[in-house]
Amino acid sequence: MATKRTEKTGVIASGAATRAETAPPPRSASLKRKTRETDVTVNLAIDGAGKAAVSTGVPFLDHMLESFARHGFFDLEIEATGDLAVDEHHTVEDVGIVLGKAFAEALGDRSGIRRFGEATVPLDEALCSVVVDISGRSYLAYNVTTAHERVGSFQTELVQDFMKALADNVGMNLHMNLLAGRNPHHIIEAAFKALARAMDQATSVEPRVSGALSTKGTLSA
Ligand SMILES: [Mn+2]
Repeated sequence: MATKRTEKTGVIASGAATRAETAPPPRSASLKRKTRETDVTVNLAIDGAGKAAVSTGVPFLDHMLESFARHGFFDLEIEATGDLAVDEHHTVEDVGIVLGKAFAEALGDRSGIRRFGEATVPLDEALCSVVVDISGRSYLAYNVTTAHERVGSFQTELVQDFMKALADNVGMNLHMNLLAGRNPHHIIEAAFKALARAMDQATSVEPRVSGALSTKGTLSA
């Protein structure tokens, strides 16, 4: 079966032109999705340096995604405009959808990846555990509820909607468990950092793997 990886020419993938002929194709994707509610553009390079430029109109989400990029060593550009006058829900969820699709496209047929990843990350009193399996099957177990309805103006429950959209569109099993925490900013930021580290591990290439790391023989179904 042909590898689905597509060479992209987005800004963040421009370094690829200088790579040696024998280097693997850059695992990157550039996606745009426009609906009546939102307009989202994502440029993602999985094997990046953690450079991020995120502008969604939801500053708290920008802060979380920049942290996600940095700690996952993903290069990530996101531009989103949405119907924020309604509320932030459509924008947050749709950014999760397009980011998830970008990972799915950049990973191609997922051959050679470690597939599983886990990280437990503290931020002061907060401690969050994330375990992922980039298996092609999506599942979200979300136990990161905070006692606070909002961080600033951001509704904390939107984090769960973001994670569901992400897991569904990557095709990823995502377990998030808060082990300790009081401050909702700390809790959510620890969750995004743990997600970043777990996904960095799971998406990394394991030289001992030939083909898909599955007894089924495929991770893309
Ligand atoms: Mn912060």
